Amino acid sequence: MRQKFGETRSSIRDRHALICPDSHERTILEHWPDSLLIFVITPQMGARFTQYFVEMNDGATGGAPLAGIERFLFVLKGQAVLSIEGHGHELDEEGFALVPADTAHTVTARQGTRLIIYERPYIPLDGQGLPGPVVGNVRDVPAAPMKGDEMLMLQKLIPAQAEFDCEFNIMDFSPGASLPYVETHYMEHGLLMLNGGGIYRLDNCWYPVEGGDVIWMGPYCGQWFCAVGRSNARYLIYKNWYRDPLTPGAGGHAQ
Ligand code: UGY
Ligand code: MN
Repeated sequence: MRQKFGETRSSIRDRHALICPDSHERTILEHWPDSLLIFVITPQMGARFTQYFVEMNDGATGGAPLAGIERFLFVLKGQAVLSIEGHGHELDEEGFALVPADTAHTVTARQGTRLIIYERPYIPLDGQGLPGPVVGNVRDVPAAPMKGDEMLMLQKLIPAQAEFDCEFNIMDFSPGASLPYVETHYMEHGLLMLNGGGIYRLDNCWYPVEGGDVIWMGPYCGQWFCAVGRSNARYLIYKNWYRDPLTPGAGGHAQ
């Protein structure tokens, strides 16, 4: 949509960013032929991971990420076939997979396929091997109240096991529900609003947010959210997990 006065809700700050669909810029990469990519979070803004949308032509196939990089992918629209070391998995809407670093795989679009992907350097833990792949669908993952609040339901998509260094969760807020306090933590977040909307506090800024918006929260970005409106607000959120902050690569801004 043409913006007559150059306005946008997108806002890129030192320790957080809100990226709204109106400011998306598409690009291409060699290992994603026949697809358009929209990188919304990258190390260039200070993050230690990437988050990007993939718009695939029917039949398009994407290849694995760079060496040492693990990948989480989530189907926003359409269907995809994920082939991991020769085993095929059919993913439909809200299907997801965590593919461990250095694991051969391809993603092939079936129909009108739109993905959101997160990638990050895997951080091994002494004494632990690489995790295996995780494949599932949000509809099959049990939900539990977050910190006892029935108005805020949490689905954990990745098992809480030491070999994993990240978590991906769905948080579902009933209208009026909020995070209980302003969180501050060394871990980062990459968030995609799936449905509904509300007000996100990031550091000392308060932003209206809605479906399709992406948020980067860097280490120690103060964060709070309240769902506003008559329907639930739901988001997908990445967080680095279970690694000491002094582990090289575990926290802080990318160099
Ligand atoms: O797990 C979290 O840190 C989560 N509650 N943060 C957030 O929703 N901004
Ligand atoms: Mn948090």
